[in-house]
Amino acid sequence: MGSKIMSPCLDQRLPNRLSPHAIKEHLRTRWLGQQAVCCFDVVESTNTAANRLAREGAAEGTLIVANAQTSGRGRLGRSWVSPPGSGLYLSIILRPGCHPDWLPRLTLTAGVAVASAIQQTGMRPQLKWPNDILIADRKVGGILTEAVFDKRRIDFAILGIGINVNTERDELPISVRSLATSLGLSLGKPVPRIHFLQTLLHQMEQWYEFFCAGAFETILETWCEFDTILGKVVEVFLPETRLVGVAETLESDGTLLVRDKRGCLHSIIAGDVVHCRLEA
Ligand code: BT5
Repeated sequence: MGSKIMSPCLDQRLPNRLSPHAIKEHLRTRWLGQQAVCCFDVVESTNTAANRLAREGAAEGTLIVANAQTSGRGRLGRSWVSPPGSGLYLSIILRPGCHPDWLPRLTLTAGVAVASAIQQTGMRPQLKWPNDILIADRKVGGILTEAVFDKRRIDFAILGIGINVNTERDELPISVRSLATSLGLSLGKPVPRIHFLQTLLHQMEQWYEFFCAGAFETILETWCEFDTILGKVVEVFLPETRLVGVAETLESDGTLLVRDKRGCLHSIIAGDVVHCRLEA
């Protein structure tokens, strides 16, 4: 794991420059990324840029990609380290028109899409509820779903996805390094960034169509095949408290059920599973 494996920008055989033309060429989607594609060399956060575009009326399927982010965002005010050239930092504008309660399900749907894309590169991805993508227990990507909605329906959702594609260990701060990996580091050779993006968009389109068709059960079944915490003792950080228990199952709406040591079952809608310990 430790050694330097590549400098993707220096490898001329790998097309690495993000441009609408390069992304659309050979893209197998029907609508996602086929119309508006916005590529930034450097942007504060693709989610912020996407939010602005969505408020201006950008259509469903609009794709925003950046070569680097200066203030990449994670959940709850955390940051996403986004070094130039090696990672994928993208946001997709969606207009599912569904009830806001379905938003967490959209994050799980994106997780399945990302994991399926990674699987196609020959690796074994893991999903950690609700938004982490791991390989061999190290974080390789994350999802940040944001939305504008009223009481009844989502006006638009921004699906933000960050993936360490060919990121090297020394591109990440020490605090993140020990818990992180990249596709290239895990595979032992560079992964073409644009090709992987195209695979990811293709998967995302398919799984999002399942989502819109109400086939969340199928999505959940696939999620569970990639899941890495069910049956394990987990520590869940909630806004006001902390819970230790066994991650038992995911409910049909995607909430996590955790049984504490007194036998009480807790339904977790949004929380941080920061620690998996011991087999139950
Ligand atoms: C996430 O948050 O994992 C969601 C990350 C979403 C990033 C994308 S990039 C495109 C779009 N535009 C944005 O501004 N954001 C989205 P969370 O679960 O809160 O995890 C954040 C934590 O992951 C940090 O506190 C670090 O510990 C760790 N981390 C940060 N950068 C990382 C990286 N490059 N690789 C692995 N771990 C990282």
